[in-house]
Amino acid sequence: MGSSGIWLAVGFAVCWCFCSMEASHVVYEDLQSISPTSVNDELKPVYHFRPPRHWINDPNGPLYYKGIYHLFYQYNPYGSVWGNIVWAHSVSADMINWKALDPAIYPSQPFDIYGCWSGSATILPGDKPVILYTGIDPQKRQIQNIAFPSNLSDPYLREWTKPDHNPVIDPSDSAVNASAFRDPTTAWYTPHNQRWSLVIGTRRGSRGVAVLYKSKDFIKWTKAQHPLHSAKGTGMWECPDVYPVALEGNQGLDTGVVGAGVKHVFKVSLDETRFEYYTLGTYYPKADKYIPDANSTDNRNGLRYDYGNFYASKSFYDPAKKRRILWGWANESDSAHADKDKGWAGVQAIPRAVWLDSNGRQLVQWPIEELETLRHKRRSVKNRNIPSGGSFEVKNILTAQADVEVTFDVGSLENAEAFDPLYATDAQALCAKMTAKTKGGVGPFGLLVLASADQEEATAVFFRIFKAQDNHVVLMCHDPTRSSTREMIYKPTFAGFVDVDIEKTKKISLRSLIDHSVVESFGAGGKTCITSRVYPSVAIGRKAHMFVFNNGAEDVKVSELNAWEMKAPEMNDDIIF
Ligand SMILES: *[C@@H]1O[C@H](CO)[C@@H](O)[C@H](O)[C@H]1NC(C)=O
Ligand SMILES: *[C@@H]1O[C@H](CO)[C@@H](O)[C@H](O)[C@H]1NC(C)=O
Ligand SMILES: *[C@@H]1O[C@H](CO)[C@@H](O)[C@H](O)[C@H]1NC(C)=O
Ligand SMILES: *[C@H]1O[C@@H](CO)[C@H](O)[C@@H](O)[C@@H]1NC(C)=O
Repeated sequence: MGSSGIWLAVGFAVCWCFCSMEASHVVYEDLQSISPTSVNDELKPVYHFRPPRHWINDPNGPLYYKGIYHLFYQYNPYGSVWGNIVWAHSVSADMINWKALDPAIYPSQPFDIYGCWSGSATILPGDKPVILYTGIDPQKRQIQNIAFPSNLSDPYLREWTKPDHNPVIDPSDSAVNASAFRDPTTAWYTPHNQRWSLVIGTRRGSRGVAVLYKSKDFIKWTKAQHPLHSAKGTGMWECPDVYPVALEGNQGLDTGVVGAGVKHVFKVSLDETRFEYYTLGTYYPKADKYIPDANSTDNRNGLRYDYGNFYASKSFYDPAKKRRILWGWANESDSAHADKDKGWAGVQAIPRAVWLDSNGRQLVQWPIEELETLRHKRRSVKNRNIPSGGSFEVKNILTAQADVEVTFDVGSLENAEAFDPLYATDAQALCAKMTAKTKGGVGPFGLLVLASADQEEATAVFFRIFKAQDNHVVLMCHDPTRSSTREMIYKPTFAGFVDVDIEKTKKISLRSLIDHSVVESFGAGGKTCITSRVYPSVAIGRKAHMFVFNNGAEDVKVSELNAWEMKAPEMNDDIIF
């Protein structure tokens, strides 16, 4: 009997009551242990990370060990809504093709019998991985546990051991709210006091808090006197992440790096908005403090990795290619009942390399280069003018499963619409007001993806350029309001501003990764990113079309467009649960 037999034997209670809230998840007790009788693959993403069926949420403990990338993730082995959560485990040589292993961590001990929630991996000296995760104990308290690989000679790290001295961090020792105390970060080492540090997300009233713990031996952890960082009015901080970025160049840095030439990123997932925000700032190891730059907004008006469906992200340092990689969860936009019927829910966004923009004001993200190995049939367009109101189709590839890169040249900015400063902190509302169909001055121009032949059904990905007091403002938008005629679907416009000097560049690029029900877009080389989940009613598979459009008064030119049909990678198809 494999270890799968052991974890399958762990009991779970099915109770036929309706729904309640557990942490931040809606709990459909009547649905969480109903296995799909069949799986509807029609709109199932093909090259985004996912198991063949059932529910997934947060990416957990990504790490690189002996030539292999590991990804763990929150997974319900019994159904396609949240519940029965285990740490599922997959391995890969390139982060694109994945093999599923048995779950690494699952409820088995009093310290995690009611749940094995999110956490992180740390690589200890001597190349020894260790995982810290949040367990739910019989009192339903959130406590922090440790697990070690059982066999360090196994590059797949198939089995994990939870020592008896768990939990290693107990909320009652330190007067934190045991119902809001989760998601330990990767730990980092501070040589001056020979201590490991990590933070855990919590809240005090409406103040979001990253409580700091320290340890000499990785066994005994003590709470520091003050948190690493906190901010009023932000609510519960989930999945904090703290890491350095280099001031110059796009190489990543290992989590403990400090000193000259380095800035720090501090990210949280805000439970109240279900979006993520980050600041740039300085980490002071001796004072045990992170202080955001004065100009880096530390609340829900702040910078976001992604202005769409992207949550609970986690980064890790990839020593093989010296880069920092970001994983984030893109949840479904349909209902729990639809998820039960289709038999699957949730994907991870394409892993992204992340680095500091050369302007020092924000991060830049770009799909890892390995994704390009899936590029297959190509269509190219060069120097094609799109007159006001015009469009053209990108034909002869499967555009429902594609990677498209396009650069737009804008001519005169004379006709740019005036920017209303009321929207300065609300790109999303601006995009809701001025959609792809609203004619403009310079833009809207961009792509219609997962579109029907008559363009009646489509998800629009576009830019619109405004004239503000002293500069031009570039808005990037996802408009899925016409993406489907299905009911009970969440179809918000998502948008962000793009920090480019369009007067100088006179051009802007867009890359969109289209994967049946995922549209993941990168504006201006990854300065602004937006992910949406959409469910076409007509534009399914070979019936999906892609157009380039311009609804502005000014002509724009596609200086270059390359669109590739994507091959299907190996995607956990060997999963047996
Ligand atoms: C540890 O892993 C190695 C490599 O997979 C394997 O050869 C060995 O048998 C394993 N040891 C045990 C005790 O399972
Ligand atoms: C502790 O956290 C839970 C969950 O967020 C919340 O409902 C409760 O009010 C908090 N308790 C206190 C004393 O703040
Ligand atoms: C914000 O402050 C940091 C550090 O003082 C600086 O490097 C950065 O350029 C500033 N950004 C803006 C937009 O002024
Ligand atoms: C994803 O689903 C939509 C629609 O149900 C919700 O509105 C979002 O809150 C949810 N996002 C997360 C991160 O849970």
